[in-house]
Amino acid sequence: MAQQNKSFSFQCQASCSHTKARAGVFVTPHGLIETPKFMPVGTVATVKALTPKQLEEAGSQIILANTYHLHLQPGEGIIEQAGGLHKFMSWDKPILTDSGGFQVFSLSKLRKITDDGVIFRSPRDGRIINMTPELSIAIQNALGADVIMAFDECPPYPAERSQVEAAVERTYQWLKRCINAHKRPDEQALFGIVQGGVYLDLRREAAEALVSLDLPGYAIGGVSVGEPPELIHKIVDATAPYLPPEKPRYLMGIGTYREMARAVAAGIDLFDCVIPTRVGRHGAALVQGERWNLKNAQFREDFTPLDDTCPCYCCQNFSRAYLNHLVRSREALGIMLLSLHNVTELIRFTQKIRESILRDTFTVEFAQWLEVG
Ligand code: PRF
Ligand code: ZN
Repeated sequence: MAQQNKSFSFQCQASCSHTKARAGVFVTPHGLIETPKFMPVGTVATVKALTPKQLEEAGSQIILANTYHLHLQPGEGIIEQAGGLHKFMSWDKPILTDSGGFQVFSLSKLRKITDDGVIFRSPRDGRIINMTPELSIAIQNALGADVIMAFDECPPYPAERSQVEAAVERTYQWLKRCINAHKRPDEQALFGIVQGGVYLDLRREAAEALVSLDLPGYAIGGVSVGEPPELIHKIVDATAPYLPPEKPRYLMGIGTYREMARAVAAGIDLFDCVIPTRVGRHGAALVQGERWNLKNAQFREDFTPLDDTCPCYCCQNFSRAYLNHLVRSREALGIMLLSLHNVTELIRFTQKIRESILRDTFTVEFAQWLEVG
């Protein structure tokens, strides 16, 4: 019989009659997550410009943090002394930490990948760091997030098949080391990550190998690394069927309307993306499927709210004209209000998808996002 773990469960509540979309509940030690759900990114233990209270009001049930960044600053020792990441940042709902695999590849110079791990120079102080599956898991065990991610190799796009093949094999070998290194399986669910680039047979092979290890959840990685959106859909459609239906499925680094809707239709439950906070800091708002630059002159005398259907504090209290003024004046409040609205908007989008799945009206209500284009 498979190992029982009372702290975690995933229940499917409803599935769509026309697609593989499902609505579920993922239970973790710090609370439950109703899926499908967008997860805001708090790379350095803060979702930029938002307080935990605001995140809660935005409907966040889980946030992300990053092993790579927190290892460099302040170091997992400090966070452990504080009583773990939840206490350190005063967020008592679920947290997921990414393993640092992807960030080492995308953010650090002078990296050297071997079967042992990745050697790189810290962009902060220049010291040499040898990030291995064991170190990544030790850091994530110290941080104490509810969901921790396997240390993986995310190949670039485009990449030769032989390079992707090697990354798939290495990611599998590293996963076995992650499982062995994991000291807190009752408190922290370790998710495996499917790599395989654009090679669909490699995706299947990677998924089947990971599934044989019977993990509490699975992620699809290595997408949104510069490939056209149509390829993302192809990869997700081809990979999701090999992931067990009774476990949560997470599509890493995706948070655009169309890509989320289509991935839900393929059976994905969880998403994360820096887009809502990043564009907020650049003066842009996500409004009902569009991206608006609030600096634009068209908003100067527009005294209506950003989105009159949105319950967020920004939309309930301020006008587009005021936001235009704040952005033009480079005021901190502009960044805070836009980040709050944008995070609320993407969580609300996934909540609306969830409600439509429960009513079995997903394909009708989200037809605009599900058609190819
Ligand atoms: N691996 C990890 N984190 C990630 C990714 C990945 O492939 C992606 C893919 N774009 C985002 N974040 N560990
Ligand atoms: Zn709003």
